[in-house]
Parts: sequence; structure tokens; C-alpha cells
Amino acid sequence: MSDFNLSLDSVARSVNSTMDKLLPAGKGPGGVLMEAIRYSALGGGKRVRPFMVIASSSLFNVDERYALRAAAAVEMVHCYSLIHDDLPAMDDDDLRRGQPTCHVKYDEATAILAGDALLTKAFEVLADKKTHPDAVVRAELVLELARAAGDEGMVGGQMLDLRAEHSTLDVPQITRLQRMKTGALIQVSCEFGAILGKATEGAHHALRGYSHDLGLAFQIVDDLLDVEGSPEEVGKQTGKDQEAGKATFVSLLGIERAREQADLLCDQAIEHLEIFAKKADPLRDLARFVVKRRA
Ligand code: GRG
Repeated sequence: MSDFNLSLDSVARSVNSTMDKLLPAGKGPGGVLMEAIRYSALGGGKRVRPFMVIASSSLFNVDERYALRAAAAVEMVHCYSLIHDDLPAMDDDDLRRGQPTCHVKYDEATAILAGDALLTKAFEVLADKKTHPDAVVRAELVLELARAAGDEGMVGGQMLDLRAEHSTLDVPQITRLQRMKTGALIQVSCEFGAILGKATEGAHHALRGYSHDLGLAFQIVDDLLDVEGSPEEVGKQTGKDQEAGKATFVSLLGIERAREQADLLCDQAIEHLEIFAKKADPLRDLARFVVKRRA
């Protein structure tokens, strides 16, 4: 394993252990709900967003206990979005992270509620004093995650995406859609380190520039994997965009130009990190990983 893969793995283990404690297995009527939540939230995933929270927090020497709780909250929102995205009313997928999706393993109602509970738990975690002693910091975390996940961010992007199946979008329209659907949560993950660390405006600005470019690169690679990857590699069905007749970066630019664009965005993302010198190496490695990944 490369040094970067080892550190991604180590962050994944720490975040999993934090999430395991925040989402304890339950008994009684709520037991099945918690079982479904734990099935989806603890069953794999690269934990890229938690890595962003941890790596951006380390730029400002944030206490690791705070960073881990903030990272777990972002991952909970991500896991909720995947559960709901897989539902028959949305993408209707049977496979996620190499396992049957939540509604296939349980049922649709349980999957909807598991997603709802993960979303609300994320805000409960952020609002708790254990996440940061300063109430202003906690309020800022809550505000920014709500903005990233809501109608002007991920949920709004998902709505545009559902409607895109019935219309033809051009590159600027796809870019806007993806910045909302995928980019907003990636942006807030990097922003969390700056909020927890009470960073200067300059540092906030640099991280925003980095995550803005990386979020788009991440989505372009996701589109490429849908065309070039296999379900065994990627852990979910592939070829879905083409099957649905959806416009993507790959359908609009072609494989080669989409790959060039992802590489360019990765270089651009890294350029934003100059002010942090060597301390930002984990974020630089992450950007390279995002464009090289095969899953
Ligand atoms: C249902 C409200 C709602 C939103 C859904 C995120 C999303 C919006 C849908 C997921 C569909 C999708 C494949 C989007 C592309 C980018 C993306 C979020 C990929 C999955 O993220 P990874 O690669 O997954 O980080 P792991 O499993 O590693 O966590």
C-alpha cells in the first residue's frame, strides 16, 4: 500500500470507530432502524470527505477529537444521500459499496428512515458541546453543513440531476449541477477544518479554491468510472448514465478531454495550497488520489 493509502485507511478506521460509538446498535422497535443505519454507514466507503475534514483541521492544529466528530457528521450526510439516491424513486440501484443497497437489504420505508435519521444525527453531533467548546464555532458548522446539504447544495443538485434525464444540458449547466450535487459536500468538508481552527480569511479562501476545483475533478472521475469501470471495481452498477441518456462530462467532452480536464483541475486545486507549505501535503496527495482512483 502507498503511504497515502495507509493514511486514508488510518483516517477511515478512526472515523469508523467514532461513527460506531455515535450510532450504537439498539434493541426493541428501533433496533431494525439502527441495524439498517449501521449497515449503510459502517459498511465500507473510501471516507474521502472525512479525510478532507481531518487533513484541513490539521492545518490549524485542531484537537483530533473535534475533527473526528465533524468528519463523522459529514460522512453521515454523505451516507444518507447514498441511501436515498439508491431508492427506486431516484436512481433505483441494487448495489452500493459492493453490497446490496439499504432498501434491498431491508425495505424502502426502512431505507428512507435510515437516511432521515443519519441526516438528523449529523446535526445533533455538530450541535453537541463535545464537537467544540465554542458555541459560535458549532453554529457555523451547523450552518455550513445545512447550506451544503440543502436546496442550494446537494439536494438542489439532485433535483436538477433528476430533471436532467428529460432535457439536454450543456457543459456550464452540468458544471452547476455537479457543483451542487457532489461539490458542495466536498467544499464543506475542507471548510470544516478552517471553521474548527478559526482560520484567517486568507486560509478560508485558499481552502475554498482547493475544494472548488477538487469537487469538480471528483465528479468528472466519477463519470469516467461509470463508463470505464466495472461493477466489481467500483462496487456499484456502471454504465447507468448512458443507459438513462444523461448528459455527463464524459458524454459532452469525450473520455480523453474529460480525463485532461480532471488532471487540470487537480493541478489547479494543488496550486491553491501554497500558503500552507508542507503542512498541506496530505491534501495534495488526496487530490492526486481523487483523479487516479479506480473506485
Ligand atoms: C438523495 C438528497 C440526495 C442526494 C443524492 C450524492 C448524491 C446526491 C448522489 C450519489 C450519486 C453519485 C454517484 C454521485 C456522484 C459522486 C458521488 C457522491 C459518488 C460517491 O461518493 P464516493 O466515491 O463513495 O466518495 P464512497 O462509497 O467511497 O463513500
